[in-house]
Amino acid sequence: MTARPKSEALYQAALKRIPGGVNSPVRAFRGVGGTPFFVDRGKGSRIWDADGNAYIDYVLSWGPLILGHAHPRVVEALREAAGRGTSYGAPTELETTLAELAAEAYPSMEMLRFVNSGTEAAMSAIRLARGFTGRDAVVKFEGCYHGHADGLLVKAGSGSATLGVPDSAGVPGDCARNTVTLHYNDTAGVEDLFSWMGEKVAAVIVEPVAGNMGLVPPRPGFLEALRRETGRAGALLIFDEVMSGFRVAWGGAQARYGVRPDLTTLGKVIGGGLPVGAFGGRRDIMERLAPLGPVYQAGTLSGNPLAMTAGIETLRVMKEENLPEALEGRTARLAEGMLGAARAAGVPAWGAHCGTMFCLFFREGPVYNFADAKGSDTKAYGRFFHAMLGRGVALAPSQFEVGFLSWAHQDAEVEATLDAARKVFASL
Ligand code: KE4
Repeated sequence: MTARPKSEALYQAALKRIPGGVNSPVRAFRGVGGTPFFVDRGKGSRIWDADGNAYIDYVLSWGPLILGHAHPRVVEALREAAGRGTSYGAPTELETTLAELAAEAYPSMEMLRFVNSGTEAAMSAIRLARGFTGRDAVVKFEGCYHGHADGLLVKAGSGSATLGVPDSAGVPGDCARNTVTLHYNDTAGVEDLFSWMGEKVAAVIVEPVAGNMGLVPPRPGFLEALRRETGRAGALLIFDEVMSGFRVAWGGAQARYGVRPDLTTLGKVIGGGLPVGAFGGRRDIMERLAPLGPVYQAGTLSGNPLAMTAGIETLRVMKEENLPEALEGRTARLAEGMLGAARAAGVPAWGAHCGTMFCLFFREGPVYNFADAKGSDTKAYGRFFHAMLGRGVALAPSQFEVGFLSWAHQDAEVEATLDAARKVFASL
């Protein structure tokens, strides 16, 4: 592995004060082994680590940077906004401007509210669904991640599908009990559950294109079944588009697949690299939120002018460049090229791509749910990850994440990445 002495020293210093040396667990390289590199700066498609090594970056802060690092329009807009103050705790026009941009792309979001993370968006959407329906049960899918709110860190209880059990220490059993976990793409399982407990369900929350078990698109009929079953039972359908939003299509998975949810969560891209989440949907539901209605939700820095500015400028540039649609073909070439390189080298692999997201599973396919994904050879993925890093390509440090493209990833970056992949597969 490439020596990275400065990152090593920075890691040792971080370990003394920050658990695992990181502020989010996936960054600690536990999924691939080794020491995380520390980033010094980013520009366009590239990041540079503390030792001056350059990488073509496919993590892009886990999705937000669809324009690439430090896009001049975003940096300039932030510089100007910062000079007018960073936060007021009072409404600004910027919030309405970004809300209108988001609602234009997501017509199902008749009203929306900004928060500071995807976790907050999902947590708030679920509380709102429970307040609106007066019901407690929430259905989620194994392998989907909706942030770290207590009720969502839950796995299927042993035996009965109704009793969720905590999937993290510190989550009380009572919190988990109201969360039911089913298998992604299991339409029959959804129909069966709703046949006997549908009237108890407040909401189904789903990643309409799953990106937290690796990339697993919805099978034909799956999203339609969620829409049908929730509609019939008086439950709400929540699309968690924190990752898929503005990346699988300008209007997200709901536009790509033509299924309209009752509530949507957004994040990542709409903050343009600053902390923003949002949740929104039907006006009759959203009007139950404080200060209009009985469902409380709040946030000191929600809608702050810097985050709004970065989001507005990012969406404006995306519209001018017709993103993400303009990146779909390049993403497909990259994903299919990497799959082809693996198979040409006799490495068992299954590829997936959707919009500007892609993933390579180190196992024979197909991969339609988390059980399939877990059958991947994570050690082989780790070797691939480090070998690619050594050739200047930074992929996600986990088999169960996805890669992202940006406006700054041109054909040259794709060719360089595929050239590295061919050499790495030949050497593995
Ligand atoms: P945040 O609270 O991390 O902003 O968003 C949570 C979240 C909600 N919904 C979906 C579909 C998400 O993908 C996420 C967060 N995604 C992970 C990457 N798989 C963030 C990376 C991290 O945890 O550090």
